[in-house]
Amino acid sequence: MARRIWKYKEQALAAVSPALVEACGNQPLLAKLLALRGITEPAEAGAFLNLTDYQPTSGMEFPDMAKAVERIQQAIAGQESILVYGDFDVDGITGTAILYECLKGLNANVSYYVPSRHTEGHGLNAGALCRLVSSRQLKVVITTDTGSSNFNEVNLLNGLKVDTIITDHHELPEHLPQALAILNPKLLAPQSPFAMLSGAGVAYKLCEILLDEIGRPAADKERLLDLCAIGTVVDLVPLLRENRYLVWRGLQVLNWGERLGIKAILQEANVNDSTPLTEQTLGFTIGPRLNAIGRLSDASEGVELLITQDKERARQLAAKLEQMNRRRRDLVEEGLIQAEKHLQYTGELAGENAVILASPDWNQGIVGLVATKLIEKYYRPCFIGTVDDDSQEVRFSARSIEGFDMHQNLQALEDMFLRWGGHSGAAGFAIRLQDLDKLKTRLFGLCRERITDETLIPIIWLDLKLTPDQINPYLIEMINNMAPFGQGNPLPVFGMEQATIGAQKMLGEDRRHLKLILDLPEKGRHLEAIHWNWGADNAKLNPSEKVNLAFTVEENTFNGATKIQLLLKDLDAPSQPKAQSRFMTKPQSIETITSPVIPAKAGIHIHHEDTQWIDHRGRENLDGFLYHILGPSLDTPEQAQYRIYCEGTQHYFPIPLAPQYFCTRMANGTHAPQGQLLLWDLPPDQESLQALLKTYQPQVVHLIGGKYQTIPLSRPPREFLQGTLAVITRMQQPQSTAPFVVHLPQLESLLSSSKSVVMAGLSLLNRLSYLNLRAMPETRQFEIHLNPASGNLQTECDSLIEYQAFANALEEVQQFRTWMMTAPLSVIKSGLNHTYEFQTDEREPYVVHLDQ
Ligand SMILES: [Mn+2]
Repeated sequence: MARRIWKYKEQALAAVSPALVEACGNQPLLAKLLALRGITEPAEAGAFLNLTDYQPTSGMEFPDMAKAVERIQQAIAGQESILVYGDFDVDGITGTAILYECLKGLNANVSYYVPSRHTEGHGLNAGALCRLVSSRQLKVVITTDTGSSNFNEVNLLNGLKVDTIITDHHELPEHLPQALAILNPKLLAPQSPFAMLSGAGVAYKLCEILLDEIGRPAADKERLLDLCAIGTVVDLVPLLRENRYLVWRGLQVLNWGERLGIKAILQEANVNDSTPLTEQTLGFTIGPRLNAIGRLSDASEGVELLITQDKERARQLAAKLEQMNRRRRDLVEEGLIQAEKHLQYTGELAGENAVILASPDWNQGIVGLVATKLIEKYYRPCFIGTVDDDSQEVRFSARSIEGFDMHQNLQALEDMFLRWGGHSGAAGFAIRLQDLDKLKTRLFGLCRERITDETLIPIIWLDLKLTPDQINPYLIEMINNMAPFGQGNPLPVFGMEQATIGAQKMLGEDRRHLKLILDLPEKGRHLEAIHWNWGADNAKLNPSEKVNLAFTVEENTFNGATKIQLLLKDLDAPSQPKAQSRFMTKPQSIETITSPVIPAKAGIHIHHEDTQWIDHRGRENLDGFLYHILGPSLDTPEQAQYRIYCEGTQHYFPIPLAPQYFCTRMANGTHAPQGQLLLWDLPPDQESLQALLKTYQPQVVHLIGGKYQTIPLSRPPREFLQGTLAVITRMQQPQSTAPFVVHLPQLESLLSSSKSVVMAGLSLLNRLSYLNLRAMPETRQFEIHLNPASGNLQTECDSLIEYQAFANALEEVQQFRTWMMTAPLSVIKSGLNHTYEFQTDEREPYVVHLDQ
């Protein structure tokens, strides 16, 4: 584990006042911890430490509250149709559930709508609103966690004689939408207890006033607090002031355990129902599951789950959430593997202070999570994009590190963005696909310029330095009193210097976790410390070595006995390497990638000496280069001399060109001998490369491989298999279940992969009964009969021999392309001088093993 910088927040702290220490029960340590969280006034400290006495602030603080409540009451009385329109993240889902449940309880004529992340995006959607206004005869729209910037959409609603009440907590634009009422904490003074409310928090405050006005009992308000707590914790607003109180109360309500949907989620997630639910349960169990449904499916099902009164429906929806969450995890994992492989093979990290990757294979809903994971490993700003074919756009999710304000820095590139938004830690933006190279160049340049080497070393922030005797039950009590923890009020991290190691032991099946027994100066006293995922890479500590520790403290009850345990975040010891090599990835050297074996066969000899090869690999600003060489001849006879090798879809080629300029391995007779061949795609194997050169006999070969700037060089076998199945399914006549004939070279070309991959893939799909094959070797065709259940590959197949063959074939293609991407031109050219035999049909016959 590479060293990280430790910084004590304590150092920046002025001396705490005696009054603050007194307000903290004469515990100077507690006073310091509070001061480090910005709580310096004795009264504030009192409110923080005694949540039972906390006086919640009235929702009437919002200037438009009275207007909003009056309009809603009028709508309830007149049975006017009200729509709650929420965002699709957890804050929006819970905000929608709060408003809907509250209004339903007041017998309002209310419905809700949550837009699709994929087709509609954040904010009010004009198309959806038009539909809803007419189908549901809307008179009032109440937004939650969204709407502050929807100037045009609110005007549209005004034109349709629908009143809009915006409840939101996002930044306000210069001009506010012409809504009937806007409840947004950004309209309040920054010191207001409401200033940091989440979207769900604003929705809750509105309901509170509404229920009070109508004279409902307090229990009606309390019932909504569990939802408010979920939205607040998951949206990562600071857990201070009103927010912390709302979460504290919400956790009590949650622990009453009355909400069917939450019970069902916890049951599906196998959460033991005897342990109390904490902010951790919200952040790590409930949050990700509710989030997953909005990322991968329809967020309104998340709302339904939270409000349903039907036990069976709750179980069904919770099961779906669980499945989505698992799928989300898989997709992130796969995305991460692809991203890392891509980085590894292009050596892109070398010298760059950012990671910028885009792929058409990634799901828009998970790229932000992939970026977050990549930061854990590479610790530099990460920009992960999805390429959208239809709109020819790349949509990026960006995540940043400390010291690089994402929102502020991205302003410099604003001219390239079609849409964008964000804050210091994260942002999102969309660009035109054709601008991808330009964006990369400018963004890399910006990061080189503005990120120093020092910024690239991760920091561990520690609250205080402790001596061993300060680690006692009082400390635990003090910490418990500071909960719930979260953004703005983190679990305190402490440091201890020169602790002596008494014993050490690796725990866990794979010996990943390190357990230490620390000898304390007081004779016979010991402390236990655990470092989860310490890993086998680290050196063993020396016996009796003195170490510095960064840790949090917890109580651990085992077999009825309660002990204090340190949870280590980092460990600094003389025996441990100080290198930061993890953050300085060098480009992979060419020698480590071996050339694929070229089968030596007697046959036709191809002379390549006369062909000129030009290397464009790793060239910056590819768009510009392509325009430079193709541009002058566009639609002129000269262009006829260029052929662009591009298998699969041609959408990823930066310049729109007529189809005749593209070529695949399926020679179609339109080639121009003695012309110039652009290897935009890379052939999957040596055989295909040679066949291609033989067909086109180019005078000049431009080696580019630019396709792999947007498409990962390799894909996980299961995903590729899923893609294969999808491509085959699309080859079937719509509405037909009849067997159909597939020409194998066509399939190879569509999949941009080798014969072996296609053959092995077909064998595997056949074995798994997703399809039945009938070989027609003479014509190199197959008759395929698709199993009607096919489409989504669910079967476990990793242990099958067919799977291994498929994975190996795929690996070979990846190795070959990596070689083409990295080997010196001379090596690639000399590989071509090996003789290679072509059958009469230029290719070897197809053989497929169909043992059932
Ligand atoms: Mn929010």
